[in-house]
Amino acid sequence: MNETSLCPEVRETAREIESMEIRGAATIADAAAGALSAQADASDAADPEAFRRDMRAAARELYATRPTAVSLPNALRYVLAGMEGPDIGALRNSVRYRASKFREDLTDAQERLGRIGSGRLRDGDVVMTHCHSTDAMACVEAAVDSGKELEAIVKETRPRNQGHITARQLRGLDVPVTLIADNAAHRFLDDVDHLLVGADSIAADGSVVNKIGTAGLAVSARDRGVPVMVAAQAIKLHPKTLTGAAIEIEQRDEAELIDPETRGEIGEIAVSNPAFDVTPPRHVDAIVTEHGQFPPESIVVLMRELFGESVEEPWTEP
Ligand code: RI2
Repeated sequence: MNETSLCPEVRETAREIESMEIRGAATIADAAAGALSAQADASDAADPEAFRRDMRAAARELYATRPTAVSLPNALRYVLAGMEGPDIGALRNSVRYRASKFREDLTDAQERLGRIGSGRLRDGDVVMTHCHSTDAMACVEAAVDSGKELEAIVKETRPRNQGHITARQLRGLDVPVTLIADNAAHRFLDDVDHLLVGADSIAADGSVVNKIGTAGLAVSARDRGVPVMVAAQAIKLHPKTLTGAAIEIEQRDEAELIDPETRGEIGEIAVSNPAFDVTPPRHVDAIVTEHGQFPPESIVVLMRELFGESVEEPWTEP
């Protein structure tokens, strides 16, 4: 009686998020909202409670894919919090509406963030990037659109090489790109005006959780006097950290670092592949959001305004 049925889109989206065919915090959130909408469309639930149960099960399936980017639970929470109505038709429409509103807001927020962030970039500046962040790219795009000429030093970002995506998009904007190995970053920092990165989660104390390598890079940037700019929409703010929860750091498969054959040749070793690290607020100059830019220590004010003190998890069974 309590069985749930998940539609193929939910299972496929969950698989693609887990394998990183769908990646990047904002893109994951967008895809998760789309999958919930697909579940609402496909549901053959017999009564409203069965429909709600299916929606909660779909959200749990998506939630379980990647633990660090808080944009994912924030998207699920937004859509499910608006699920209401006396019958299946009304429930279905409310989910469709909330999912499409979430996705529109995401696009608007990124455009607003881009315009705000572009104000920090001057004509002729050189930015260094790490990984691939659509929020960071929005700042560059807005600056280029307003007539500024920028250059970029792009870190390849092992083990998944998301720097290649960044390089391709920057070339699409006609920005000159120099691709460098991750370990070369310190050598190039004297030629750089900004370190520009995204975020997967931001804690209430202003700590920035982003792609592994960001924390060390921020220390190096500080050492060379290069300001560290984090581009992150408000869906990257982690509401549970307001009450002291820690952000889980995703450990990914060791095969991303080393193939089994080479590993066997080396002999007995441990392999560790954390996907993210934590940059403390003292190494961050500004967090740029769609609501304005904040010194990291002040981000808690925006978090309180947006989330209050309570964080519901509407995908758990009552
Ligand atoms: P946007 C990515 O993680 C990177 O860490 C990037 O900075 C962050 O998501 C934010 O991306 P991954 O999915 O939301 O590549 O700005 O592990 O696109």
